[in-house]
Amino acid sequence: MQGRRPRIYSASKDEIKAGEATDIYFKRTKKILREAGLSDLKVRMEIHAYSMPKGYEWAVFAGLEEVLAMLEGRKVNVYSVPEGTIFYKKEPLMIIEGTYEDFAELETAILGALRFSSTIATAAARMKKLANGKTILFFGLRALHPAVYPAADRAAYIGGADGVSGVLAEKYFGVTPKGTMPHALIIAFGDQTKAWKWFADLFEKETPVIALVDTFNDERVEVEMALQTLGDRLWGVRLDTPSSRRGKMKEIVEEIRWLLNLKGYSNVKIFVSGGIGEKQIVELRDVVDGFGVGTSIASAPNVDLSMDIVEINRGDRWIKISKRGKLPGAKKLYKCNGKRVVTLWDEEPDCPSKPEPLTIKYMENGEIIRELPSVDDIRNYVIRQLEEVSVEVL
Ligand code: PCP
Repeated sequence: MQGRRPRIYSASKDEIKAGEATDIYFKRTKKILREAGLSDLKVRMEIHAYSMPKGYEWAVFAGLEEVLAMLEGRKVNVYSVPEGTIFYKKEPLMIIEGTYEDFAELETAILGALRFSSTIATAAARMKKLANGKTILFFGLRALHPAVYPAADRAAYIGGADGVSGVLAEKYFGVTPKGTMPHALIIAFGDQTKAWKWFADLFEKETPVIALVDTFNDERVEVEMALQTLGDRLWGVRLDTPSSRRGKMKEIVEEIRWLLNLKGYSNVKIFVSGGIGEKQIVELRDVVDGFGVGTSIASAPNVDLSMDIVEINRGDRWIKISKRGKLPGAKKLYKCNGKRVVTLWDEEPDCPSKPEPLTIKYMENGEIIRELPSVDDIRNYVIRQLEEVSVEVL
């Protein structure tokens, strides 16, 4: 075939790091500042959320590691709250200090990475909290462009998802993916019992056998078939009941639970997936063992972080400045006697006990100066904080 070859439209890591994945007005701004003799202007830029998505009181800060990767080698200092910190409106989350010329064009990608990961991590955290200890698996990659799969799975995991489905999760951040069978496998055999048996024969040593029980027949019929086919080899069942057949999902699950118990299989777990959101989690959490959640985490309400100049350096003095609607001056976040306190950059909170600084220096002159936590450390930090917050169901 002659003509244009098809391509995959994703920015490369090199393009992102080089500041090519940006809005054109940053390039134009840099040129103007250079021409006007302002290329050595030093600034402090602050990242914060001045509003939260409707119904959200808090959000999870995620994506810091990617921002550090973008800024590494540029002559900037970076101060930030740790990745995984639960934050509230108007709290300072990150300060980038340096010559504006050195990082101006990265604003788009920095915000993009932080907003993407914080949005997914927050949705996962809310669902983890609402699930009351039941399992949340993230199955939402199919709602996203493949270029962002590792970042999406990482963010969902950090937020509290107990597992993610993406194969690249293992390679990028060392988490073994979870998942058993799509409807395609069952349709390929034209017989669910053959598909389940083949799955168990090939994979039961490496993963729990969870049979998908909604393809051709009623769930109750298919669960009985699964028990007959696999007996004690059956670890769990998944109900991905089509929305057109769903009706009273809780009653369907209760009936399946009753049947399993009656037959002596009270150990067999029940998972539900397909169209699961916060409401469904609350409705079903007492009768299921876990949820497969896709779109409602992958396309959750966006956490609107922004990045503003809050100080400029003139004649070796830092001058507090901002656009209207934003508070001038770089700020720090502390915890003081369990309460959150925001101070100006050079101030310490008036705290009866020693304040705990949440704004921490991560980068000096383009070099990372702190050990970065593992995804499990970040996830555990989120889960600890979830004990202290509440979620109003959307
Ligand atoms: C499940 C469901 C959705 C996936 C999970 C995410 O997939 O049908 O497509 O759900 P959500 O976005 O509605 O939350 P499978 O049952 O594995 O899909 P398939 O039909 O491809 O077998």
